Amino acid sequence: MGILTKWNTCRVDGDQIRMGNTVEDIKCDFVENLFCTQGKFPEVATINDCYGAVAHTVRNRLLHRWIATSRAYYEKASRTVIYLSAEFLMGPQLGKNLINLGIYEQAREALADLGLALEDILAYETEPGLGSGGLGRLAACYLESLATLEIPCIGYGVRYEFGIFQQKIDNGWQVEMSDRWLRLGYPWEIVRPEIAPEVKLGGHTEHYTDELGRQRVRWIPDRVLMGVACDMPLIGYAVNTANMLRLWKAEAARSFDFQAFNVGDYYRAVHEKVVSENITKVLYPNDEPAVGKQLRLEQQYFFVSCSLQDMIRIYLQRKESLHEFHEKYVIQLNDTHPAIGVAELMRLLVDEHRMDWEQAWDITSNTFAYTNHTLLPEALEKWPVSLFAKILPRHLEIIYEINRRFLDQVRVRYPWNEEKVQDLSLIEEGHEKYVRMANLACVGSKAINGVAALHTELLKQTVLKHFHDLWPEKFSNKTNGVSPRRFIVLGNPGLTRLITSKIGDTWPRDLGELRKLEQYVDDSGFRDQWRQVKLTNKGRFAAMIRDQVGIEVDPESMFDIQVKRIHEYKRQHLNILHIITLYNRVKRDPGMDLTPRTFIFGGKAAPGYFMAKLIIKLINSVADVINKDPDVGGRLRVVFFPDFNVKNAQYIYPAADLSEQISTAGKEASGTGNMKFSLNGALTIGTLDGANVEIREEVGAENFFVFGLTAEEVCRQKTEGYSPRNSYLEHPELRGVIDLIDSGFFSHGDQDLFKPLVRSLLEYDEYMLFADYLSYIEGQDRVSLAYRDEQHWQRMSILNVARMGKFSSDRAIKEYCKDIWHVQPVHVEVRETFMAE
Ligand code: NBG
Repeated sequence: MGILTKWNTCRVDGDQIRMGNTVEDIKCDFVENLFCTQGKFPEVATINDCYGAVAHTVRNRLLHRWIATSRAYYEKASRTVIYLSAEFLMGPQLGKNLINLGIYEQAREALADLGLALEDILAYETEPGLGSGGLGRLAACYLESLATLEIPCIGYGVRYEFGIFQQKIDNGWQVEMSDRWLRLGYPWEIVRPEIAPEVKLGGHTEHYTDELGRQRVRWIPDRVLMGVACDMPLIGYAVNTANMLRLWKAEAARSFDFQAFNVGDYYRAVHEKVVSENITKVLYPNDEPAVGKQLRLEQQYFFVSCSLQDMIRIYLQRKESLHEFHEKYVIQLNDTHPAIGVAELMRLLVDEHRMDWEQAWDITSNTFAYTNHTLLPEALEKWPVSLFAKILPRHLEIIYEINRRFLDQVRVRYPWNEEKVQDLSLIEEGHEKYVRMANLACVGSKAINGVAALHTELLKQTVLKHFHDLWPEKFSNKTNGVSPRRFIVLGNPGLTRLITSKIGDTWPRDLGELRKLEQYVDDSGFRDQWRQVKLTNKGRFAAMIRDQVGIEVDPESMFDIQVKRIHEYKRQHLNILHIITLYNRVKRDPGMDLTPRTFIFGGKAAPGYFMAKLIIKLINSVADVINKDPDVGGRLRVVFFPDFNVKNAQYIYPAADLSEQISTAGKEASGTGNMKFSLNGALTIGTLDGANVEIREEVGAENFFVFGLTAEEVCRQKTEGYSPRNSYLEHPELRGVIDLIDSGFFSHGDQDLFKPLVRSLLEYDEYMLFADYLSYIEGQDRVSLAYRDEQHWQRMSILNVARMGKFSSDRAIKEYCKDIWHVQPVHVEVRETFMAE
């Protein structure tokens, strides 16, 4: 019932302007917000004030639906998906919210009436960079689809005060700048200081016997802090459902500083506060080795503990006991970052809620499901047992107990097979012992999945082979997907209008509808319009390049783009080898017939990843030489576009002709950029890796430029002994390229600068660039030829878009709902007025 027993005696006037969707309603609400939330009058309002006023105008409309949604969930006690993720790369919120609410045009008109351009406001908005790349962005697309499909869901994560660093390029090198995204406030969040669970750290455990004579354990921490809930409403597309993303911010526990005060140590109390708040200060990029980073383990435990406590709190609002916890919730672990949740739920159930171990385990192992996102051995999380003992002493005991019981089962299943036991164990033995988070996730989960068909197969054959042998029924594949609302409707309005004019407007909700475009491939008028849209998008991006990088590029040239994290396995340097190959050809024969190309790179390197940073320097150094060479005459241009993020991605994908998806086969779990490009009409040059395999299957081999070794061939060559030096000696063009870099030609004569890169390629070539070089160059030559046949290129581009329906995140989410989550949609009605009658 609550304490507001007579709330329905009041009518809220002003509902109309806070909820209405007409131009007039939006205008009035904007002006009211300028006064009441920004405290400004129009004559002195800054762009930041105007952004704030628009954001609050939109937020009012979200909140209204958010309340209706939580009321519906409360009344129906709905089964709920919990998406636990250390990263959510949400992107700018304004445009997406306008699209999903269906008021984009009205808002544009309302602002225009007031003398403001919506485009300027959108360009002003910054984004919370609370993720490093694909994994965090996938989480954001999934939350958007969950809301669109009307599935009850809460996303839980960390409210980092500094998100992923901002990237500047200085003299060709990456420079990291701190991301102060909260500096001007953040209008999309609602802070709830009263939702503030306590989190313990460190200390020791005590075993005791309770009043009923049972053995119990008490954890005596040496630090206690508090998580404060910061919520963001997430509206679905063309529905009333608004789900919640709840991010936790660390603060000092109120009760804690008194201890210091009591002895008069005021400074220590303040110090404790600062130390506590450190926990959610900064995001660690997930491609930076984490072993030994105490703060990162604390971060993971902190947000997982807050989230599980919060779920229990919500659950106990309606129920007395926790015995059906797993019927109310299913928790998806987004990689192993939140895998400590398995031990934490056991601790909460057994120690705090006094449940028996067996029952607690039954609930826990029926609540969690685990998604693996990488096969790279260096990215598989493990923590030194010594660190665990120091920070999470009780969890270490619980993990040992889970392991003891689990390995007993293993020994029954595989008698006398200590090798199996060692592989499956949650603990890696050795000089230094480690807790293996992937093993903990597998043992604690009812379902395990990979993120593309090939990746899931490789998981079963390699890193999780022993778990697959043990529990084949737990495994399934869930190929990733992306939100068509953000990556087509919002990012590519020209294409959206053209598609809608032909096949109607249901496709953003039902992406399979795009198939209907196939009937227009032979319509030359349509192909012309298609080409025109692309040209406009390229012009838009060319202007951004001019403004931000100072390089003129020609929108008529082929835009050949590779944007993603910089990593050796993603092989940006293979792309560079192709560029230098073309350059050498031009230098040999300046009059040659060359398909003009603009090569564009974007992406951040982990701050501590030397080789990735050197690759950025190489790209910029090659750009400097080629862009200035009169023999090239502007036919080749190379651009490194700085600070790749969700916001500028929305301009980049729609402007691409060619998408570079060139990782070593078997290394990229799925990729999602590959999907975003193809959905915007770019053709792909790619290896048979990750979701490329399925994209090629869908769009047709004839509309995809494939090259390179297969995952199997990579593996075979490695075991048979691969010699990069032989490839170097065998291919004269490759030799020319490597020798040119080595000579100091791109580094003002400095022969040392790129030595580490050249040497690592010639001596190890871990990612087999040389093995794939020839095939890549041949593939690129096919691309150049194809681009000259304008009409045919447009046909291929149309067919790519028409056949990409599978890669909507809606499809992926439906599969999770059906196979893993077993959860139903809850339809939300919005009542006429804010308050119920
Ligand atoms: C990344 C993979 C990508 C994949 C995304 C989303 C990690 C650990 N993995 O290939 O490298 O597309 O996850 O699944 O960030």
